Amino acid sequence: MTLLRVRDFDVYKGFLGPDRQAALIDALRPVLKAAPLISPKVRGGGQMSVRMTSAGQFGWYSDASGYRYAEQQPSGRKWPDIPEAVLEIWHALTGLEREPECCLLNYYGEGARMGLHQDKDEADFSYPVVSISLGDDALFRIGNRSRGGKTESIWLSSGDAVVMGGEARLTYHGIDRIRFKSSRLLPKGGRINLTLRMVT
Ligand SMILES: O=C(O)CCC(=O)C(=O)O
Repeated sequence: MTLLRVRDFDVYKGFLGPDRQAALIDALRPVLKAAPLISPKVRGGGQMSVRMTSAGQFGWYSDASGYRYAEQQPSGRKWPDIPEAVLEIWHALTGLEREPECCLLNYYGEGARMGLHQDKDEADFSYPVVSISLGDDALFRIGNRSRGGKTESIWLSSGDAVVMGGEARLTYHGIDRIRFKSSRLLPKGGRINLTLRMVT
């Protein structure tokens, strides 16, 4: 494992070896069954290219009226629990006792991307956001604490983890593109990103 610091983002390259990556995919299967992926709509009627679901007390949800954390799935059911193997990563990387309240699961198929944004719908920015990459390589772009200015990019690979805390917590970031089928972890290709968040 190598720890890189890119604009206050702690990037743990190779944090999870192949066995732990495969175990995480197994642990996520029941989550995807209980809370199937959706293609979120955005305010104004567009649609995100990323497909999403969540686990935990809160899920991140977006539709034509905007985005928010929701305690229920669109079906009215609760979100499934965050798998133990995912919680272990949060505890190991943050040293925190408190458990994250949301695990957002983003699935990037061929051509999917995520524009530069800040994560700022949470109540307390002193808690970091922890991100885990599984599957295809993705080009992660890091900007600044306000829109615009120079950006820096880094490729994230399967098994990498990123801790966005401190100055990085409100820094703009996004995914420009993935290298579809660069990994064999997911049988149909693509990339899963998990972000662990404290919401309240
Ligand atoms: O997919 C990633 O690595 C980043 C995801 C992200 O920025 C988010 O869910 O807010």
